[in-house]
Amino acid sequence: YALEQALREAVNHQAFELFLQSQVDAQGRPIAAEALVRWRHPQEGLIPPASFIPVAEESGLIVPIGEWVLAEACRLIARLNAAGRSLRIAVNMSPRQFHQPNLVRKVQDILAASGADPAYLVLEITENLLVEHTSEAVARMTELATLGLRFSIDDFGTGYSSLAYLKRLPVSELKIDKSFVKDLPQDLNDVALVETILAMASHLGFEVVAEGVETAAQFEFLRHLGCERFQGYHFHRPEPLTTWLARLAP
Ligand code: G
Ligand code: G
Ligand code: MN
Ligand code: NA
Repeated sequence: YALEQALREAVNHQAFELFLQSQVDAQGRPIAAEALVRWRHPQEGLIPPASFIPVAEESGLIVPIGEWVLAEACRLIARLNAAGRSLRIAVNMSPRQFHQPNLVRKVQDILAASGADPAYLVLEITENLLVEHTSEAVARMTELATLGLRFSIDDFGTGYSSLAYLKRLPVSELKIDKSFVKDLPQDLNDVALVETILAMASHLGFEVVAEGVETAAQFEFLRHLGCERFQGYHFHRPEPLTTWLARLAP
């Protein structure tokens, strides 16, 4: 409860910071970045999301936090567009935020206020969000996709959706969960799984991002299997916005 109270204060003062983790292509060039929020705590310093997202989700505070992140991400997209850079920015959308009745209007307003081209905005959702409230979720996704943004399935492989099912939805991209990347190329089950995901995704027209790529061996192996997008400590860690922007500058 103390944590929730402190988090409420943080929401009132917008005491959050946007970190970005680049995604790269097979040549290691940046093609996108995932926005990852941090809480700027007066005593504890920067608190990673794993420590407060669960409380935020439970209390509903994830809704204003998520809107803040989305607005920051859209401002960043507008700034990149103005500088002639074409990088997509991915934002994590929690189930609670996704099920807000006024979500579509909110996203529309945030996009309009920022002047961002929606084509560069990626919303990361998890598979289970779709399994729970199916028809409502599908209608919502379709409406959002009509705005021109893209959907990515986060932590893919850990939930219960099939690729055949996802193909009926406006989903552009799958992010292979880092638990399947961790033990590549030694673990033969993970090899088979990742190989199958990449082959099926390619046939069905999904883009694929491999998450949690930490070693050159993992990168080489994934690239050999035809993976074209990568995210992980081997390339870039999540960085504060200013650091990320400075590194990006040509
Ligand atoms: O950065 P870190 O590894 O601590 O992130 C842990 C979790 O927090 C991840 O599952 C990530 O998706 C989630 N997360 C990070 N930023 C956001 C955000 O802005 N909104 C939501 N809903 N989740 C986030
Ligand atoms: O659930 P989601 O995929 O949104 O979470 C992304 C989280 O993964 C972020 O908190 C980020 O810090 C973390 N992450 C990013 N790259 C790596 C990596 O190479 N290894 C590990 N273990 N975690 C990573
Ligand atoms: Mn994510
Ligand atoms: Na993930």
